Amino acid sequence: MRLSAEELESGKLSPETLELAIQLIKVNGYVLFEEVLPRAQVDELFNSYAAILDPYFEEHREEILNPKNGFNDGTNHVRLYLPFEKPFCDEAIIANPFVTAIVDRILGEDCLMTYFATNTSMPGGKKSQPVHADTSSRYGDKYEANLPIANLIVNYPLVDVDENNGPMEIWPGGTHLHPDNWYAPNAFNKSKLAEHMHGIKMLMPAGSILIRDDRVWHRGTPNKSNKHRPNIALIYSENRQREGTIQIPQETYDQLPVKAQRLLRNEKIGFPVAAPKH
Ligand SMILES: O=C(O)CCC(=O)C(=O)O
Repeated sequence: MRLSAEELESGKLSPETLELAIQLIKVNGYVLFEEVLPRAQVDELFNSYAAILDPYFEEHREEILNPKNGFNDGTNHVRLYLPFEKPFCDEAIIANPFVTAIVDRILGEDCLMTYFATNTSMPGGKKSQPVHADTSSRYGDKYEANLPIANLIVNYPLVDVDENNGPMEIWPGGTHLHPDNWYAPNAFNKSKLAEHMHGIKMLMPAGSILIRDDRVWHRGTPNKSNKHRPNIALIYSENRQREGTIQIPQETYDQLPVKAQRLLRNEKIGFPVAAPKH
């Protein structure tokens, strides 16, 4: 959906849009707000990211594309954790008001940001990833009913995503509503089922915001263009005991807006910025 000029101007969703977005995530597994971030900001993010990714990929190519890693074999996909620094840790990314309005309502106002990374479909991929959900079941094979949403993944595409440059493909409308044990490793093969189900390619302009239940089945597809297709990927989680992983220097944390500080309060505050890693 497209936000109104008034919503974009004020940085606030209307009550109707907020309610619609929440219900869409609940029934369909995702909501897409098209073209929200200004193009100049997205271009700056893309250029800063490419400056990190390109040398990293060259240095670690063998490991990242190791054919023993079935997930990346032939797909040319790379997941890279981002250093917690500008321009990536801008408020518009980590505590975007359109996003926080939704995550607060679904996960609770005490929710946390727990993941700060990117997924990139690199040129030259030959095949799609296996169809998967992003996190595993909470109770292994034991629990046979669906559980409330615990994690929301937020993607910001840094280029226009079209049929040609490796769009994420998702299976909406119910794959997030299965019993918990369907997300465990022993569950029936999702790729086999998905072949007979309706998937859609997430075609979206750069600077869009895609918010999805982490259980929605999806996969990366090969990028047939000659330019990276990166998505920033953040995870917001319900407030549960867990060890933080995002390293944030104290000075950076102190300068964050209050909402961002609250979201990141469980992370590794007072640690140096971590180097990018896959
Ligand atoms: O193409 C994408 O951004 C999705 C990639 C993905 O799902 C993954 O690497 O786990």
